[in-house]
Amino acid sequence: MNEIKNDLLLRVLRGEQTERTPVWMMRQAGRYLPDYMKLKEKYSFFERCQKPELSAEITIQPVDQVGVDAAILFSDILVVPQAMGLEVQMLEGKGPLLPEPIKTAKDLNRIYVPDVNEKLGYVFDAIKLTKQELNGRVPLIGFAGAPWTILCYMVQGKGSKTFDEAKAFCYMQPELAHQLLQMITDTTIAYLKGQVKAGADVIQIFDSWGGLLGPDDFENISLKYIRQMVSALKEDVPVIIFAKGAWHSLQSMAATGAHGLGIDWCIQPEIARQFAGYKVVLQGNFDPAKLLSPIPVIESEVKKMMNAFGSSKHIANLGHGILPNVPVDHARAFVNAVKEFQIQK
Ligand code: 1CP
Repeated sequence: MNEIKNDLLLRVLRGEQTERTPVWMMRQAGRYLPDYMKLKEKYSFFERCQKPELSAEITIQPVDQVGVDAAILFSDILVVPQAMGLEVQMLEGKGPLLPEPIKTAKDLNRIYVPDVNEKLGYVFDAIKLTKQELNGRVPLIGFAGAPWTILCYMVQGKGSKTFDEAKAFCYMQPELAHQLLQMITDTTIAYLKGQVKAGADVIQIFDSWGGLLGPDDFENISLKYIRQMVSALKEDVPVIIFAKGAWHSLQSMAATGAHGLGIDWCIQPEIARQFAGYKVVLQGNFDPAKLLSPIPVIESEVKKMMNAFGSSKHIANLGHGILPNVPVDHARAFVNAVKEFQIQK
């Protein structure tokens, strides 16, 4: 493996004090970048994920154009249900559609725990190629959805504000739900181990809909399975859990042994730190919509955020994915403000 020149992210995740705070942005590859939009005209969404040359190119764009301290592989969390035998479509302007969602025990027979090398080998190829092309500039983050967030799409069949059908499935047919969650967990552990073998330097688990569950349900339906994933991975690679809205469970998430925990903008960094304890790294938590502010406002808000987190055990990031309508120079202003904050100290 080639050596990584800018290894700030890796050193922070190892618990080291660094000369400045590393910065990257969730969903930084794609959407708001004009060069990505050009590729979008030529290739379908899953073509962009499945062709290693395209995935690598899109992954590296924000490293070159915005100056982030890490790359995150261009792919999607929904390649997992696809590999388990469910059809997944990506509709322009509408998002994902799974036309035959899981509703009954019979539906569960249609899906399986796949051989990840056979079904998701293209992701591993994309990681290998991206690592080659990055040539050690910054670390590469691999990722997958948390089992609960994946179940949301497998049962609801599309995006939703409440994921009420997914919740009803868990409450009405708990045995079936746990069977499905375990199948997703087993698939995802093998998938993430494959990503690490292919060269991913860090793994992030996205539980985008964790915050839809109350604390008890979050433990039983989500964290129980995330814990299995962290246990299977944490000796091999640094792991970050991002469970949006699940601030109430920061303490139990820290107890999984994960190296980093993502937080959104609805909790003060100081309070998150008290909940999470002093060992784990916190990642976040700039409101993505604030990138639509004038640049001087972005700069002063970044300073506030950086002061609230303090100068160690922090990875600067947004509190959720970057919005498609953010101007590139605003994204760049965010990244630069984090980098410069350190110089002024
Ligand atoms: O090409 C397009 O414009 C389609 C938009 C798009 C993109 C750029 C989708 C469809 N997925 C992606 C890439 C993607 N998705 C990445 C890699 C790029 C990067 O992060 O830099 C990652 C990490 C994801 C992860 C993802 N997909 C999540 C978790 C993170 C989050 O934002 O909460 C989720 C929930 C998805 C599902 C999904 N895929 C695409 C959309 C529009 C959605 C969200 C649907 C919804 O709102 O329910």
